[in-house]
Amino acid sequence: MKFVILIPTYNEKENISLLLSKIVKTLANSPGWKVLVVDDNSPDGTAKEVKKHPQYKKKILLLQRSKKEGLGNAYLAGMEESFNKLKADFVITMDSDLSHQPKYIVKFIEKIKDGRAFIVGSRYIPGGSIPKEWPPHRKFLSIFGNSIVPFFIGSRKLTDWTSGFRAIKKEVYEKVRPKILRDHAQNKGYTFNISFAYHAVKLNLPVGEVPIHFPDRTKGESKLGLEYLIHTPVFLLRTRLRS
Ligand SMILES: Nc1nc2c(ncn2[C@@H]2O[C@H](COP(=O)(O)OP(=O)(O)OP(=O)(O)O)[C@@H](O)[C@H]2O)c(=O)[nH]1
Ligand SMILES: [Mg+2]
Repeated sequence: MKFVILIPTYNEKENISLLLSKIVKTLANSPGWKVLVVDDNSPDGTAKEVKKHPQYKKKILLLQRSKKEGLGNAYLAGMEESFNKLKADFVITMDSDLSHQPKYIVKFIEKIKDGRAFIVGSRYIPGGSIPKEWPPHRKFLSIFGNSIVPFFIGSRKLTDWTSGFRAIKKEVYEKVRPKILRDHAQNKGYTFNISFAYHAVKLNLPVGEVPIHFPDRTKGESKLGLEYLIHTPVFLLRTRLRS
């Protein structure tokens, strides 16, 4: 089976090289993988860092986009490239700030081999955790937010709807993409993660979770903005009303 580790980046110059090296080390003895970094023309020169890696153009590929278009758009562009050009059977999406630890990649692969089609790295099942050092409002948003999502979207199949550490099989992508595009205004940025998970669980394909410890980023700045606080509640309300 072929797979692509898909990593969206925006101003992650201080994190990307270490992450790439850890992935290469973790997968040294595994066949059939590539890394695809999707960079939105980061002004800090993240793309240059990627090109410096000894595995650049061998195991590590770069999709350079001309401007910042948000996380959801970066994921869609990266998935299109991975499934249609690189012929991947599944992708594993990861943040580039080391909050998603490469050691868990093997757990995702095990679940794929076990027949799951959509797998989420969860901070809310035994063995998973959020950073102790997060300020109270961030902890509240994440814990409370994830606990109320099932009420709005009518599914308890997952415990972590916002996590971006995922394995996604091609058939899931092909079925979810048109649904996301139909409502794209509501599904961009960080809301993409919830809306993608919503459509994925509705397909009734086997889903799964892998517990993950989520260390806080130590370098670079968070891109989580106010946009999230507006679009996500709107998406959840609309979904509930429609059903
Ligand atoms: N290509 C691209 N990547 C983005 C964009 N916005 C965020 N990212 C990347 O998406 C990933 C998640 O962003 P983060 O800022 O780490 O979001 P977060 O983990 O919710 O917030 P922190 O915990 O504060 O780091 C990181 O790898 C970012 O570099 C974007 O507009 N385009
Ligand atoms: Mg982060």
